[in-house]
Amino acid sequence: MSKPKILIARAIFPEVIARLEQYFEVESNQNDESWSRAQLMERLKDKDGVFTTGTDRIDGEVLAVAPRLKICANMAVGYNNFDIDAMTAAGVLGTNAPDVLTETTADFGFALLMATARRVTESEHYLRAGKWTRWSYDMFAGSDIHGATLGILGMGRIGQGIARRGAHGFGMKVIYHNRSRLEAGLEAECRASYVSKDELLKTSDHLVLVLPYSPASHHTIGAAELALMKPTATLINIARGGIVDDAALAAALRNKTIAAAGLDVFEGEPKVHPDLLTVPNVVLTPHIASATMPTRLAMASLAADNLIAFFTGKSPLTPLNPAVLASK
Ligand code: 8YV
Repeated sequence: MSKPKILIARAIFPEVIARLEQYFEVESNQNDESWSRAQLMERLKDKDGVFTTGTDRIDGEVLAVAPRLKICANMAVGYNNFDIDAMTAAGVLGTNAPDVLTETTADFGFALLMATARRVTESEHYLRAGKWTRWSYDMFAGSDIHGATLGILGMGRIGQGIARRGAHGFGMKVIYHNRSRLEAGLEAECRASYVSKDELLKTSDHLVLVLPYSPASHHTIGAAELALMKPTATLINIARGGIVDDAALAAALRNKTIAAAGLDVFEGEPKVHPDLLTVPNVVLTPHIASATMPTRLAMASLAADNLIAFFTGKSPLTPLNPAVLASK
C-alpha cells in the first residue's frame, strides 16, 4: 500500500523528518525561504496531511484546493493560523502542540519582563556605542520586580507558569484576569487573585499578556487601555501580534503614558511597526519565547506524533476539533 503524502511547510529537525519518512511520502521545505501562500497551496493539492507552524494560514481557500487533506498538525500551541470552523466543515482535523512549551515560554516571559523593567538592552546599546563615560545615580534606573504587582491577562498554562515564577521566585503580588476564574486550588498554587480587566490595567506594575488571539481579542490593548495603566508600568506581550495595537503602543511609549514594553510578537510579523523601532524604551525580540532546542524538538515531535497517530488509526494526542474524528 502506498504511504500517505504529507507536506512539511517549514524547515524542521532532520531527525523528525526522518521519523516521518518511515510512515509517509514526505515533501518538505528545507530552505530558509518560506514558501509563499500560493506555493504552499500548490504543494497541498495532492497531500493527505500537513505539518505547519503558527505562521502557515489554513483556511477555506486553502482547503478548497486540497481535497485529500485530512489533518493539519501545528507545531505551536496557538492555532489562530487555523480557521477551525472551515476545517471542521471540510472534515479536516487540526492538532496543536500544547504543554511541551509551557515552562520554556514562561521562562522567556520572565526574561523579557526583567530585561524591560531593568532596561537591559537599552543600557547595552548605550555601552556598545561608547557612551558610558561616568557614574550617575539615575543612569538606566528601572523599576523593581521583587515585591511589585504582576498582572497577567490570560491565565492558561503559560500564564500560570509566569504567576508561579513571580509569586514564588520574586515575592510579587500576582493578580490576573481571564475569561473564567481558575479553580481555587490552582489560584492558591499560583498565589494569584482574580480581578476585573480595568483593575488589572490600573494596578499592575508589570502586565504580561498571554491570551490567545482571536477576532474577539484583537486590539485588547489599545490607546484607551494604555491610558488606564500606571505611567511607571511595563507591558509584556508574548501572546500574539494583533492583541496589542502596536501604533498606539509606540505612541504611549513615546509619550511616557507607560514606562516601557517588551514585545516578542507583532502585528504583521516578521514586519515590525516602524514607530516601535525608533522608541528607546521597548525591548524587541523576534517571536522566540519557545525557542530552546529541547522545547522546539518536543514541539516538532508532538506535531509528528499527531500525524503518525492519525494515519495509523490511533487517537491523535492533542486534537483541536475532535468532532471530526467522531464523525469518521
Ligand atoms: C511558535 C508560538 O514558535 O506555540 C506558539 O503558539 O507562538 C511559538 O511557540 C510559533 O508559532 C511557530 O510555530
